[in-house]
Amino acid sequence: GGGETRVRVERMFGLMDRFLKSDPSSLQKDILDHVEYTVARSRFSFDDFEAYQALAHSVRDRLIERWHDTQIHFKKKDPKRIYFLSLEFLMGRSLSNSVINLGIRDQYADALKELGFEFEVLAEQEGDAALGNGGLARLSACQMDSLATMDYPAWGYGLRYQYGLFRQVILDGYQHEQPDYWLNFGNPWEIERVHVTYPVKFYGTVEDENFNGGKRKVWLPGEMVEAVAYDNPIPGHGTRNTITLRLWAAKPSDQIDMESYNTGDYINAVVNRQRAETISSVLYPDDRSYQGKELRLKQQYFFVSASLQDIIRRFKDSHSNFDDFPEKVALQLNDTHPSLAIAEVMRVLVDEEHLEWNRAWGIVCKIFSFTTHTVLPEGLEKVPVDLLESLLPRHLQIIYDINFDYIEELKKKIGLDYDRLSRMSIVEDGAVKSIRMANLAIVCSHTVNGVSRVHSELLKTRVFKDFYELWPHKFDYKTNGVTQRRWIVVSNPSLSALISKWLGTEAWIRDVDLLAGLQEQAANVDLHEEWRMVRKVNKMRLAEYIEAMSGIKVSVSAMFDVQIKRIHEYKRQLLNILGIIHRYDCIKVAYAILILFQNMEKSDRTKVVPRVCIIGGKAAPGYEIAKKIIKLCNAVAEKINNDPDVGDLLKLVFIPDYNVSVAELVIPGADLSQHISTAGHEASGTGNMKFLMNGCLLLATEDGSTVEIIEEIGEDNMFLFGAKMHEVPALRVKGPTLKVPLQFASVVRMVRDGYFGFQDYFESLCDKVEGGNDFYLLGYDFQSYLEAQAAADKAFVDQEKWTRMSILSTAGSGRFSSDRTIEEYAEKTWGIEPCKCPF
Ligand code: GL4
Repeated sequence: GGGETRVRVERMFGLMDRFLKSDPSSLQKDILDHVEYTVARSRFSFDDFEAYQALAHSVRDRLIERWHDTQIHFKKKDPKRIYFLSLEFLMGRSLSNSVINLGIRDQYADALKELGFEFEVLAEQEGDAALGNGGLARLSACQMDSLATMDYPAWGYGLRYQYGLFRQVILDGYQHEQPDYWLNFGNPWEIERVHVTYPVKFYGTVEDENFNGGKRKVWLPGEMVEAVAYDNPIPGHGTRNTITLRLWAAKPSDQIDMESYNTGDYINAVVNRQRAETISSVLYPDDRSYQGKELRLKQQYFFVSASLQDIIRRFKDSHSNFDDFPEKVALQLNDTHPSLAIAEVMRVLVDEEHLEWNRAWGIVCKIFSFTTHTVLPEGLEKVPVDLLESLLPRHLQIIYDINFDYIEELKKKIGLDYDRLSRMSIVEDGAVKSIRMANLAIVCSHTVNGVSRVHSELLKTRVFKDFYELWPHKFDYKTNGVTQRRWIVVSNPSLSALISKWLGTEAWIRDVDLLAGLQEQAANVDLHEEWRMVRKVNKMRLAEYIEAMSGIKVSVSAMFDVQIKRIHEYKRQLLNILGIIHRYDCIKVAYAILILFQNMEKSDRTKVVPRVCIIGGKAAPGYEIAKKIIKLCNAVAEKINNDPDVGDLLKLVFIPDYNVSVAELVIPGADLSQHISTAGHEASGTGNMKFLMNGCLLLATEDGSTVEIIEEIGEDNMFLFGAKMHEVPALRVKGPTLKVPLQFASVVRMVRDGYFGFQDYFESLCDKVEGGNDFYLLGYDFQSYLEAQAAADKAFVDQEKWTRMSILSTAGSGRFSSDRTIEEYAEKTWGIEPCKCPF
């Protein structure tokens, strides 16, 4: 009936008529209809959460329209597509972002007002989609927004975890983890595709088939689960294009294993089947470390296999020759997590599509690009061969075969340098024989990208030096970026309006380089006044949140000094806390002097610039030292915040359960933010870019993308300190003999002596930074850290200077939009072009 249906539908609706209207009364009607028919509440009585649900469904309807049109358009044009494979996407909330990208936020706000609801209040009802750990996962989300906005024919593929990143609860200052069962209240932003399912196979045995020079094999799997697609439409801004983030959920397979049913144990047979769902049940909360767990490997293969079946099916819809595959398909490996895709493409082409091995290999070498996000060796995944052999026996063979051919070629090029050959091998012959996923990805990808310039230098000179020397042309970098749609327009609407007013256009929302236009106005006193006003209102919003959450009252005239990110030794939250202890000590000394000399030194105390120090972030559940850092922060906060000698001069707040929506609230309210990793450890960092866009000044080390920020805004416009990247290795060698400033020894002493309690518990933390163990150079950097802090205090007192620096920060942030990153990837790595949906 397809043809008939079409004729009828076309008769019923004029072409434009079929679209939902977005004037306030149409929106009201749609919302109320959803209250009644979707949420199933009475139109006359529904609460904020139900109103949010109805609102979300009415937005979803509008997303679906555009999304359909986009998919139809892509299908018709058949451009080369980019498939972005990532095990993590940190989307956060969707409502505000969607209506802003659709250009109908104000219409919704008006419509709701008449119904007696406030848009902002309903938006707060939404929970975060936290299907990722940190920077890497949020980067994927920002890049999806840019891909949609810039009309690229793109698909994101990932896993639909039932439990996202754990919720952090602080009890007595300690972190506790609680499961994030985020789908409990339904998820209006996804569309379940019950018909888009693929079988995914595991375990079993491999049998020979004597074709194809013996390379073609038959895999007889031992277990089969079903992957079901859940589509999340991602709307672009100022375009009709709406692309797909397709997340897979595991379900029991349709193919029933009659055997177990016939044995008569029906109940247990059903229970066993249900276990399939565990594959997509929970996100691994340790970023930057890999433990060789079977479930994790299952997750990786599950999402890779389903995604590739989907991609290959789409290709075969309109193509019959696999030699055209590289002209139509680009596969992006977001870190090593999806690198089994390489072996999987080989397996499908050789075993299932019956291509000859070398022809398949030629195709594989043209389609993959790989981006690595770390410099830490523990971040490089190694999969034990035993594990791979049992779970994916055919893939292990393929990897061995790839490695054999590659090593033979390598010998021809570099000779029999066995040390180098073994370093470069995909297979590691260690105590535990394992597969080096990064080596696999590098060997098989046409491009290896780093995430900032200095990261790329480190890859070339250290981490992947051998490979760089062999294939210099493969190595490149695309400095990370963040989307100004979410990180200014959604999270800081008043700054957004102010920018548009002063630039005389909203075009910067799609063309972020226009922000540079603010430079000319950086000294304008009228702008200064409005700028300060916007910032103050944001600080008030943050102060209210702090009070509601922790009971701590903070003064908005104090400097809000923020460090929010995953807790990690290399990120040096401990340096921040020790600096706060030092500040506390100085205030106490000044107070003692004041009392002693009765007012003589009063000026000293008034010279102290009041601060509110805010720290937030989660520690991986098994990362003991990171958890101790959280406890120390809370213990120090307890002491300082309750010390009457200190008052408003210093407050320390630990913000629990840091996530995307907390970041959206905190960043616009920050005066100063800290990005203080030991130089050479942060591959890029993206938080720094979000703060920069919002006019927050940075106190930072010259690490990761900060190096490029310095080039954009100048070192005078921020507070830099610390050992330089090239100095770090030598400083480490000198380690035990390095001179450490007295102040450092004395603040560590305070912690050791139990000044903040929990003496025994903090001992191992103190040991980490003293006695020659100070790997991250906290002691060495302490002096210059305090100097940078003093410089920040001095600048803050001069509000005119501070405001100019703040404006120049926003003005100089254009380079750090993910729009720029994505354009570079599209042109230089993926070879794709925009494909814009009409009307
Ligand atoms: C990370 C890096 O640590 C971080 O510097 C970078 O900004 C981010 C995105 O490229 O990727 N790598 C891992 S693992 N987690 C990250 O956040």
